[in-house]
Amino acid sequence: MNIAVTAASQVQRRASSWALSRNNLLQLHRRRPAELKATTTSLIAASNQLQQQKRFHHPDPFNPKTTKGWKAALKESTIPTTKFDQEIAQGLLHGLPGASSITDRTIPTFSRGELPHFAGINTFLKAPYIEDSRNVGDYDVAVVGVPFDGGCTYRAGTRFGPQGIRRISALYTPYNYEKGIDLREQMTLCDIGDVFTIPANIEKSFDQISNAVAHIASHGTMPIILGGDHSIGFPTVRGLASVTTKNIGIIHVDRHADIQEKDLDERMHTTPYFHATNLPNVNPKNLVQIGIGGWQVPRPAVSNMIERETNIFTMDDIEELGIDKVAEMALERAWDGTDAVYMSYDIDSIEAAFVPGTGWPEPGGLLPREALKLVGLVAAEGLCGMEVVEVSPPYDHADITSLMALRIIVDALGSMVSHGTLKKSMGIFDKEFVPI
Ligand SMILES: [Mn+2]
Repeated sequence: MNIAVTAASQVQRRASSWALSRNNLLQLHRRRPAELKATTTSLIAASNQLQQQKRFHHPDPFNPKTTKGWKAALKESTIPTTKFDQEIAQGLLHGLPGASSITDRTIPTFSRGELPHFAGINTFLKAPYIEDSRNVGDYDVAVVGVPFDGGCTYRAGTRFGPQGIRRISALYTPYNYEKGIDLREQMTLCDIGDVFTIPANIEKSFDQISNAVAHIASHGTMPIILGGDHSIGFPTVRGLASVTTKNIGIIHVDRHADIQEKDLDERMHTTPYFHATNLPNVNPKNLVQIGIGGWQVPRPAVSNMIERETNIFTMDDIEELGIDKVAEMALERAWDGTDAVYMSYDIDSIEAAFVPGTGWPEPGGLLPREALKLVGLVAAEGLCGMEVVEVSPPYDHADITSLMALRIIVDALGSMVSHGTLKKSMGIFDKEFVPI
């Protein structure tokens, strides 16, 4: 009996305790939406507070004193429009006023000057073409094409490089937003056309190239050379070195060392820095080679690099040191005991995916933003000339390689303009030009 009573009371207790916990659960369940609401409300409040704190701590994008975006916007109004206005006036004079139905009275009948970008004769950046090369001294900078691919050992086509770069340059305005500069207003640029190269003869072409470059530099005008394969890297420097008693350093950006004495028994595009650093005023200790590496550096180049003690940075060096540091170290070596620095930019130094139109594409190179940063830093100290080589439009897609080459050039010019170093090195050309 007792046992039965105890068992019954146990069942009752269990049942009541079950009912109790069920009630609790139900109560809790009924309370949950309210509790949740409270929790959510407090979470939202905390998040708002955080957001406010974040906004408070971050620069206000609409405050002109904080972001570069706004500073750049405000800088635009400080650049004159004098040259542009002159271009419009001349366009109306030479191109005749536009049809009466056109409201914008700056538009002529015949396209003259920059606009429209798809029209006109394609000089580099629509800069004036100088028919008479003797007038090159009237300009700060002269663009010259070197349509030569006789030094190419694999994919040819760089003879069309100057055309490709000029064609896509029609896309650009002379104004750069972030830098707050306008090349048309702040420097003078001309296109002197192309060097008459001899397709089947490297040495004759070299002589023509050296003469052309020496002619331009001897007028105190900075040559910007549109290659062409990299074999032209020797005659361009030889031309510069021939019209100065001063020393020149070279910053050479490339995946390839290009310092063999010969390749296929000739001075091909794998050889320019062997011959350039043989010149009496171009010391190999002032040759800086950036981006070298991969599976395309011929072994005969290596012993020359070691023997001449050139300065070599691989992509891993760039990765580990960073672009700023590499640029700083490169400038230090290139300017050590020299009076000016020349930049030779091989477009294949950039990751192959971005530059399909080149002679020896190699994956793993610089990313475009890294390349542009490097070029800007190098050019900031001033250059006595520069070249962009190995653009091969027949292998290009949608002009992207030509576009990259164009960007390298205008970024270098832009950097020199914004740092006031455009004319810095042009005083070194103190020797009379004696043609080869
Ligand atoms: Mn190369």
